[in-house]
Amino acid sequence: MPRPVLWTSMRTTGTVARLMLAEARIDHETRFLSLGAGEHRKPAYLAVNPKGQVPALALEDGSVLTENIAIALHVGLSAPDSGLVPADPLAMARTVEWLSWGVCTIVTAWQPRFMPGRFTDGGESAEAALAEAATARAMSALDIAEAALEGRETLLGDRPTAADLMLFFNTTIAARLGLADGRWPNLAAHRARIAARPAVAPILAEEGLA
Ligand SMILES: N[C@@H](CCC(=O)N[C@@H](CS)C(=O)NCC(=O)O)C(=O)O
Repeated sequence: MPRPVLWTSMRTTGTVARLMLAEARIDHETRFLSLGAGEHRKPAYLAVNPKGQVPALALEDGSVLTENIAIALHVGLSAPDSGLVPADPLAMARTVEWLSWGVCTIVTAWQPRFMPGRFTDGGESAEAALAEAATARAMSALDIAEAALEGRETLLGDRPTAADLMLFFNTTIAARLGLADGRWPNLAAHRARIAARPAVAPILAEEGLA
């Protein structure tokens, strides 16, 4: 049976899917697309994922799973010993709660920050205002995780879940944008712990996120 194939792009939410597969120790192939070169909009990739976005995970049966949360659930539930998606119904729901917040609130807020022109045709000043508002939204969302991590090493339970990997991605983006600046000590410590994990560190090095 063929191995699963992850379609991703460096330093995107596809990185979270990479981290999930690595933590779950699922044998797979990784194929990189250059979003800058528009490879995600070329027919070859649209045949894989008509949404024209990464990540996409082609499963052993040839079907393709898209959307970070769906991929995280599938990977985590396929590797129950990883603890990435707990089996307990409430713990699983809490994991999805954090994942949903990470994607729908924070990743959605980064998008106008990185691509304001996609969200307004009002010219440079409108783009700058939009990027600023989006950044403020992401930062106040991260304040919530900072409070939740008070006195804790992970968001849930006593080992990292998919929720922690998604949070890690968002705090890494915030740090790369120079937004952290001492504002979130708990998030900084959480990020350092996740970055040091044996499954995570090589991926960060490869993607220039270390
Ligand atoms: N809802 C999707 C969003 C995925 C997403 O926004 N992917 C970005 C990279 S982080 C992308 O492919 N952007 C290219 C584009 O939209 O043109 C998910 O959760 O997987």
